[in-house]
Amino acid sequence: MDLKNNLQQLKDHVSQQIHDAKKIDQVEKIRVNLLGKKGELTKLLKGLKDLPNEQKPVIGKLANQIRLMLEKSIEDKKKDLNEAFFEKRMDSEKIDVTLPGRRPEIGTKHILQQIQDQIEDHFISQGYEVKYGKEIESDEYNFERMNLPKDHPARDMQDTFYITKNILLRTQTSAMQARSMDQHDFTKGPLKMISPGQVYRRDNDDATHSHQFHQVEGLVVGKNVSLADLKGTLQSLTDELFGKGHAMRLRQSYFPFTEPSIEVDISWNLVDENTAPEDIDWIEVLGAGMVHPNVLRMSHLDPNKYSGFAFGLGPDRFAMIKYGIDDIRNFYFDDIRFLKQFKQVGE
Ligand code: FA5
Repeated sequence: MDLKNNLQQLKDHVSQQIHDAKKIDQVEKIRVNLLGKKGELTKLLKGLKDLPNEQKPVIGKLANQIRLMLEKSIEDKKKDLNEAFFEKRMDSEKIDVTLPGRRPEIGTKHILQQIQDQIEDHFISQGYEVKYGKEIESDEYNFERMNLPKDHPARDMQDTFYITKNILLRTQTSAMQARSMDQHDFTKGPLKMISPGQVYRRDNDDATHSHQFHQVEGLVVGKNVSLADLKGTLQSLTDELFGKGHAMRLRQSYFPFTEPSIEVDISWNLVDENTAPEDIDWIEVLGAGMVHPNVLRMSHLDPNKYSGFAFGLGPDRFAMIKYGIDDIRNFYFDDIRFLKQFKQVGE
């Protein structure tokens, strides 16, 4: 009789435990405690053998019924908890399709590329071709064809990084002058080209110098090209890029590949006719001049028939003036906070 009572008590106790369980692993623990090798029911059933023979089938049947019933409750409880778990998870992972999407961060064109684009657009609208040269150049095109034979003292002005004795990182986009003259068919009309790109020099970096920077070369060769044409060309470019508030100044200069040679400065500050000359802060932005007769000759052009002007401008310095940036190194540090300021309209 004790065994029967114990079975009944175990059934009630375990049913309550199953009912109260909140997690699947709790239910699994109940199952092991009940039916495992050392489980409560297993232990009770070991007492069957000590019962009088006539009671054995009765209690045995009862024990079996209780076992089946508890096993079923355990399975049902596990199923319920499983379903509840998934329902909760589905609820938490519900996607609200009406929410606005998350936009991926899209980069912006580098400020120097934007300036280069503006310069290209300006010259394309005036009928110039755009030619992209190579950053790795030969000594011949970078120096010799620019009237700078080996051992010319002016080579010191532009020391660079050599790959071999005759192959180097170009110091100036002027290397594209001779290449363009070589390719151009002058019987079809004048050559008008610009050539933007990166150049390299063994310069010490400071606020206005970088060892790697950009240039845009310009070259016009034809009949009766004059210094006045050069001046007008530069004036219209600077007017378009800076507006009229920045003054332009031409200074006499020296380049082995132009004669005469000039350098052009632009005022950092905005000026008008009342600004005193000593209040203007100048920065040099380009070198230019009339193509040297030797350069024309090396390109098989007769200096008595052909003339030309050339210029090499620094877009980095243009950007500094246009946006009031006081240190050229900002362009090359890749600080996203700096670069982000120059998002183009529409980006
Ligand atoms: C030249 O490189 C000549 N090839 C320009 C030229 C072309 C003259 C055609 C005549 C005819 P220069 O070294 O002065 O010249 O450089 C031209 C411009 O490049 C400078 O006015 C300046 O705007 C820019 N520049 C020169 N060196 C640096 C530097 N280290 N960092 C940034 N910009 C520079």
